[in-house]
Amino acid sequence: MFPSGFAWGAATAAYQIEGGWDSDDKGPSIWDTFCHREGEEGRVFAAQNGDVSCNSYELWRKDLQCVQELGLTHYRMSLSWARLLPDGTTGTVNPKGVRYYNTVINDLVACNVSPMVTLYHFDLPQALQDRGGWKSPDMATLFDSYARFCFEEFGDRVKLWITINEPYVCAKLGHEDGSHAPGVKQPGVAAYLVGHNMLRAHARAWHSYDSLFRSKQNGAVSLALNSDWVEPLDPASAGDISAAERFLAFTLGWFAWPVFATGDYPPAMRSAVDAQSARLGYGGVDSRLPGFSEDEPALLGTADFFALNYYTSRKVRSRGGGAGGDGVSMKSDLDAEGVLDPSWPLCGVSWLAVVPRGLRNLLGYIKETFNNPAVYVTENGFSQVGAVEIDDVQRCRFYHDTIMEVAEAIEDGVRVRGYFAWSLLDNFEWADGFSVRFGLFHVDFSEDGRPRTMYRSGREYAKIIAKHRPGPNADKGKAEKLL
Ligand code: GBH
Repeated sequence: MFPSGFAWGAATAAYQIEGGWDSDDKGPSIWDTFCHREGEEGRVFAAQNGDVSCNSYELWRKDLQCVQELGLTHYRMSLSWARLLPDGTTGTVNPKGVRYYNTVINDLVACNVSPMVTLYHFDLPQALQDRGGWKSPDMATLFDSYARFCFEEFGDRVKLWITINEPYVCAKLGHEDGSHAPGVKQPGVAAYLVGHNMLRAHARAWHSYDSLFRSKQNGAVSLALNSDWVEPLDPASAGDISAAERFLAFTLGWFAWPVFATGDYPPAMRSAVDAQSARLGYGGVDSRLPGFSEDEPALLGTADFFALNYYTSRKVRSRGGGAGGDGVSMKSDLDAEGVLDPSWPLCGVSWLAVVPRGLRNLLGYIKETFNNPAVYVTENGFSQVGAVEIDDVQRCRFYHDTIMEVAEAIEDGVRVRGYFAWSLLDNFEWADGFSVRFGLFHVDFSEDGRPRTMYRSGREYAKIIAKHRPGPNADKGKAEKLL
C-alpha cells in the first residue's frame, strides 16, 4: 500500500514547543510580543504564552524519546529565526541557537530519523516586524538571507525543507482578522500584500537552494499549504458551485496557483478581488491583490514537492452576489461561506469537523490540478479539549481512518510520499493557548519536568507505522528517495 521509503512522521513548531523564549541570547519574536502585550485581554486563551511551553529547548532529549517510541522515520520541526539570528539578519548570529539545532538534528540523524525542517512557522523576529514585517517588500531578501544561512549550516544533514508554513494563516489570521501575531487588522488589503511578499520570499529561497546548494546537498524544498476540502452545499446550484471554486481559489489556490500552475494568482481570485473593488468604489490605483513583476525571480516551479496541511472539510454556499455589507475585506471579496455538514463529528474546536475522506478528495484534486506532483501530507491531526483522556479512542479511529484514506489516494495514483501527524506533543495552540491538545503525547504543563505520556492514539499510530515501515536494515546503504 505504502511505497518503500514512505515517510512516517509527526510535526511540531518552534514557538509551540520550545519555550526558552529569552534563553541564551534568543531575540524576541512577534509571538512573544503578541502574548506579552499588556492591557489587551482576550488575544490568547487565559492570557497564556509560549514562554516555557513543553520546554523542548531544555528537554529535547525527552522529545527524541517520544519520536523513537512512535517508531517515526521522519520528524518535522521548525527553526526559531530569532533564536538563530536575534535581530533577524545574518549580521548577528547566535552560536547557542546554532548549537541547539545542531544537537537536535544530529540526534535525529544518529537515531536514523530524517528531519524535515521548516524555516518559518509564524514566529517572525520582532526586529523585522519593527521594520514593517511581512507587509514590507524587503522581507523577500531578508528571508532569503536567513534561508541561505540555514541551508549552509544544516543542509548537509537536512534533505527536506519547508520555507514557509501556511502563508494563508500568516496573512489571514495575522493581518486580516488579527487573531494571530502580529495582530494586524487591515481587512481586504494587508493580507494580500503579506501573502504576496511571502510568495516572493519563498521563490528567492528556492532559487538560492537550486543554484547554490542543490548540487552538493541533494535535498528538496517546498512550502506548506493548508487547505480544507470543499464541495458546493447544493451541488445543483450554479451559485454554490462557483462559490466552492472561489473558496478553494482563495485558500489553496492563492499560493498553489503561482507555484504549481501558472506563476500567477488563480483567475477566480483575481477577478473576484477586482470586481469587488470596483463595486465598493475602492480607490486604490493598483489592485489590492498585487501583480508579479517581470524583474522578480519566477515563481512557477519553485517547489520540489507539494506539502499539504489538511485538517477538515467544508460545504460552501454563495453569500448572494457581492452585497458588500462587510466593506472592504477578504470575506466580501470571497463572497462565499463554508459550513459544516451536520453529519460530520466535531472534536472540541469549532473549526475541526472529522472528515477523513476529504483528504483523499483533496489529494485527488491536487493530482489533477497541479500535474501529479510528489506530495507530503505535512500536517493532519485531531484535538482534545477539556478533560484529558489518555485513552482517546475517538482519535485512534481518526488516525486509522485518515491513514486508510491516504492509502486509497495512493491507490488512486496520487504520489503521496509521506504523512506527518500534528502533533508529536500537546503544545501551545496559538490563540487557543494550552486549552486545545493535538499531541500524540500528553504533556503535563503543571509540572516542571513537563512529563510526556503517550496517548492511546500514539500507540495506535505506532502500531500502524510498525506494520508498514520497512525493517531497520532494509534500506541500509541506499540513498534516501525523496520524491
Ligand atoms: C495548523 O494550521 C498550524 O500549522 C499548526 O501550527 C497548528 O497547531 C495546527 O494547525 C492546529 O491548529 O479559528 O475559525 O479562525 C491549520 C490550519 C487554519 C486551522 C485556520 C484553524 C482557524 C479557524 N488552520 N483555522 S478560526
